[in-house]
Amino acid sequence: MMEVALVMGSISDWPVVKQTAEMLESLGVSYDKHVISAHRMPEQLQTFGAQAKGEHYQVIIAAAGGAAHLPGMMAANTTLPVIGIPVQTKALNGVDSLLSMVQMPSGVPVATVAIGDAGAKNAAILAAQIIALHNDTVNQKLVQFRTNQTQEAIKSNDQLN
Ligand code: RP5
Repeated sequence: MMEVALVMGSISDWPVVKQTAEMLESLGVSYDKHVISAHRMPEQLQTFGAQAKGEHYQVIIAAAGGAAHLPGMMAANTTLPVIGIPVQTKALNGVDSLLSMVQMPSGVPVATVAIGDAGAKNAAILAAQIIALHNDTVNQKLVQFRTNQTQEAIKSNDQLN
């Protein structure tokens, strides 16, 4: 049983989503990963969303670009929390992806993070924070991550000289 389902609309999203996978690993969160296209695999999307709770996932992270319907349609098929990563696009720099997932109608939320690399990492951290509510090992890793981050920021003052 995995804690997180990491889904992406295309294999072309993997270079961004890989950062999410690496952050989940560093925070001790178990996950599996799948390409599920909202537009090219609509039946698979519906089945995956409908079965996700029964598979004992706790959070779904969904990344997509352009007309990014994957997170929203995943959210429509489950009551698990869905975190959406807007993948940066060539034509519109990912603003299309962001608006496609952040402007969900009332009743079906997608927790949408930033476009690109920061969002890819923050999606993993947000998922870990949800799982840490009842997983002390993940909680301790999160606390350590924050402590290291603060110390690195303080230490960066040395580079000003
Ligand atoms: C979306 O369309 C995917 O999430 C991807 O970001 C974008 C382009 O997909 P490909 O044409 O590269 O497969 O569905």
